[in-house]
Amino acid sequence: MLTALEGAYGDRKDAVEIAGRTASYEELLAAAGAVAADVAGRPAVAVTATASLETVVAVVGGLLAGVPVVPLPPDSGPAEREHILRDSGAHPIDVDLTRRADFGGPAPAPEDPALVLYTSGTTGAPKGVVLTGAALAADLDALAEAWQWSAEDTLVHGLPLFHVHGLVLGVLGALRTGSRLVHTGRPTPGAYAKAGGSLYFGVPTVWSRIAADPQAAAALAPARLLVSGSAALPAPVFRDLEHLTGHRPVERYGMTETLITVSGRAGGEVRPGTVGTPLPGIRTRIAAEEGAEIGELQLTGPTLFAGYLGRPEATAAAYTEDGWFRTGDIAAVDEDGVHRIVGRASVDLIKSGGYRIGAGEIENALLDHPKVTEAAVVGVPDADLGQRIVAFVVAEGVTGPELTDFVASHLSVHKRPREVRFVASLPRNAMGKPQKRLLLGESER
Ligand code: MLC
Ligand code: AMP
Repeated sequence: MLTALEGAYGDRKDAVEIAGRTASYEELLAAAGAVAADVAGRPAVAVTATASLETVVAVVGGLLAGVPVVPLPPDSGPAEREHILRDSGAHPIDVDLTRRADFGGPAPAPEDPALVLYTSGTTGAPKGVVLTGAALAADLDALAEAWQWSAEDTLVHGLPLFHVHGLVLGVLGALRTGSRLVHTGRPTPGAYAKAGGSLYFGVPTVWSRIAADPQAAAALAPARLLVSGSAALPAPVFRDLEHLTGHRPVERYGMTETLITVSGRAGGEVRPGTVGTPLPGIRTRIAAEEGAEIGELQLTGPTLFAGYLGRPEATAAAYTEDGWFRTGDIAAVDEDGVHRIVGRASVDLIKSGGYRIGAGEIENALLDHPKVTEAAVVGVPDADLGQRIVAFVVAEGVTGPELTDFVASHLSVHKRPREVRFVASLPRNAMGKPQKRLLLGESER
């Protein structure tokens, strides 16, 4: 995974730049070597994944030593942080960039766990997704081919370093291809415009903010490729970007459990609303009812996860009987094999700003508040965030902003409801289950 650090791509002083600080590959490798020497033999390590060189060094150190790395969202509150630490058994490490060591330990086996990324399901607390070095390498090589991504590129993004998009593609991808990395700290239009990259990554919220800032968008014209993912890129944003930058952005589709599996190609035809074709080694199928063309997207291939940490039943439930991974996304495949993601099977999995958020986790957090007696959380269409989290609650003696702060401080800031609506009771079906489609103003199916 760390081809660049093995010296394959020479030694630029500014090979990696994060929020204004730079390091060469040599410096990164030496500092990571010191981390590896410290952590070798541990069952797992946790890294508070701020957007910083320290995070890169900690992750690389874990990978060198063959110790699974668990990134912690830096904005997570005590409930979420304690859950991740307890569930993974990992202890947080501190990094000192000035330490140097040559790590001489054995190279980890490709099938060993390399990363454990926590991600939300429809109910309950987040689960740890175990990713092997082999899966990460297979995905990055497939993407390098699809996007003609090489050491000639300068990759620019400002995404969080605790998810697949920012960490696997955005950091390990740069270290595997040898492309220079500029991480802008935050993914603001102004910072993207200033970075002068050839390859840009963003979630749709980032692209829509860039499209709303014509001057920043125009500064991306000299780039080679703009890539969007983690949620659906709205067609009007695609068109605005094309108009302002001259580029038709490439969309790609993925999940924490599968890594990126379907993508448009550099130099290929891209159509708004589509996510391209399966990457080399990936097979997809649509589980549609008799006569229907859309249905659940299922897939197999070398990029799939090794399971949910410590949850064999949940892992088994994620697969069909004949061994295909069930994405939970509803998709269709055009005649030329191009995939379209048309929605999600469950209303209880929300995508907001590209973050995957389980309604059940937010409901449980709200119910922990002493004034809340009932709660139902939904994702409402939002022009900026794709979906915004709206909480319907039955409560007295507490305000909406207080409940928002309560969730932000217990879980993660990005999981906070953007809106709290107080209701006298929740609409429920005969089984007592909240009827969320009614809350969304849709009819119950
Ligand atoms: C507001 N804030 C609060 C608050 N209200 N803080 C605490 N309590 C409250 N009640 C403050 C925060 O501190 C923060 O301040 C500021 O609000 C912004 O919060 P935010 O939620 O981060 O901002 P927002 O503008 O909504 O962010 C948009 C965004 C973000 C696009 C930058 O959503 C984002 O980074 N998304 C990327 C998600 C991602 O990478 N997903 C990939 C998943 S992997 P301050 O000062 O800190 O700004 C995947 C696979 C694949 O999906 O296919 O890629
Ligand atoms: P996560 O586990 O955070 O990576 O979220 C995975 C989910 O993001 C998928 O199941 C999809 O619902 C969604 N997703 C990722 N990329 C796209 C895309 N290009 N278009 C639509 N949805 C996407």
